[in-house]
Amino acid sequence: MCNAQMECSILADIASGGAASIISITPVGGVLYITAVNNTIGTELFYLDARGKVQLMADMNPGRPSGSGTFQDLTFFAGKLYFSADDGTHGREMWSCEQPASSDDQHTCEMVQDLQPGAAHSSPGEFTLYNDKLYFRAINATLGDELWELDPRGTRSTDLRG
Ligand SMILES: [Ca+2]
Repeated sequence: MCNAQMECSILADIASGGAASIISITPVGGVLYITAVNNTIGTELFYLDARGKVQLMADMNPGRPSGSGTFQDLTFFAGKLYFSADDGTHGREMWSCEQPASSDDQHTCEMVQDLQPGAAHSSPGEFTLYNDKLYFRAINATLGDELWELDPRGTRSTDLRG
């Protein structure tokens, strides 16, 4: 952080003494999220808490060798953080996490739906808020690359072809 004289100091050593590797810094829903490589747990999602400390948001893919790669399309919707990530089991799918209110929060994260069942990726993307719904594209072996919607009243997404 920097003082009024524009003297800056390091805020957090996320890589724990190793080579720093910050992949992205993204403000979403009033919280600053950081995707970074940590020597112990791999590439995971962190956030800056109200006290200015960097905290782990989600260890999506436990263990250093199997880091999640990247968290993409971070989007705040209906009180939750949505993004796509690969947990090493289900491929790249859409996930949601409770938005942290304090550093002591337990962040419940869950996969919205395994749109491309199993280890294959549905690669959801283009997360777009419109009329109180979250629209996105995703690939399914049966349906192909389609437009989907997520309604805040439920966690099921719907193929818009009807
Ligand atoms: Ca999958």
